[in-house]
Amino acid sequence: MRCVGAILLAAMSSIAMGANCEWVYLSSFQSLPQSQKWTFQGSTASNASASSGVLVYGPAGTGSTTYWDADVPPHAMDFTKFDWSIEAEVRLTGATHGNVSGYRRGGFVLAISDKNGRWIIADIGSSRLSIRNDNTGTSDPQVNVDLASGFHVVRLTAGPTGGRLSVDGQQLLTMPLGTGNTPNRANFGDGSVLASATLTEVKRVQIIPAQEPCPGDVNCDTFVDDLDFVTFVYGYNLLDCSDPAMTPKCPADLNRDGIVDDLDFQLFVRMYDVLECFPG
Ligand SMILES: [Ca+2]
Ligand SMILES: [Ca+2]
Repeated sequence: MRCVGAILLAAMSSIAMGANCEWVYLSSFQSLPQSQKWTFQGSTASNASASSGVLVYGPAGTGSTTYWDADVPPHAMDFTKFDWSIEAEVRLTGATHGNVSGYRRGGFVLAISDKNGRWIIADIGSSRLSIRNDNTGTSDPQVNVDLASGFHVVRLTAGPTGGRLSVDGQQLLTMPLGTGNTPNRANFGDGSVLASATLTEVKRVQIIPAQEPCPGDVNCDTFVDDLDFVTFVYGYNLLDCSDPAMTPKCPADLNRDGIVDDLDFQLFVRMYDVLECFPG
């Protein structure tokens, strides 16, 4: 063990720590997702630009793809443990949705897959959405929603109770998770060569874990080190997770019992000794 006690004294500050383990793309920064911890994985950029403060791309045709994948650390997402969501604030013009060549596809996709390839995908068009847990999806749940006339928040969640889709906070579709997909994926955009969209506008996309994927790793750099310890001590001093001054989601409460006490400290020290969250 390293000299935790000395750091404990040094870290007794009252500085509120921010930053939970979320991957956020904000187009208001006027940069493309690949400048904000996402990787472009499409076949064409489709004139993507965020210079106006909104990410716009299109037309995105059939036969090509335009999408981005969040750089979530390998092994971080495990849908058997707790929920993970991918949420996008979008407006879709001319985004197709329907069954094509035996596959249901939409011009905008949200997809999420954990470290063991458990997954769910939302296929989204300008006027209809569906979710699926296999490649074809032709008879999977779907619902009509107008996503063309304004910006809406579409959220796809995967976790121990399965997959679910909501729009503007209202849950619309549910489905069990699929298995056997490529592990560790969390992406958005035109991910299908069977669908298209005239114009896609994105204000924000966010990967939201229900809790910190690596206990103690508050800044989500996959290491539990002194930077995280500062946040832990801040929470330890406040004690009560319901304290308004507590860091959002109370990340120092590692055993999730609502208070930050010595039990959490023991867990933190254990993680601090291991240091690396997702080895191998
Ligand atoms: Ca860390
Ligand atoms: Ca606790």
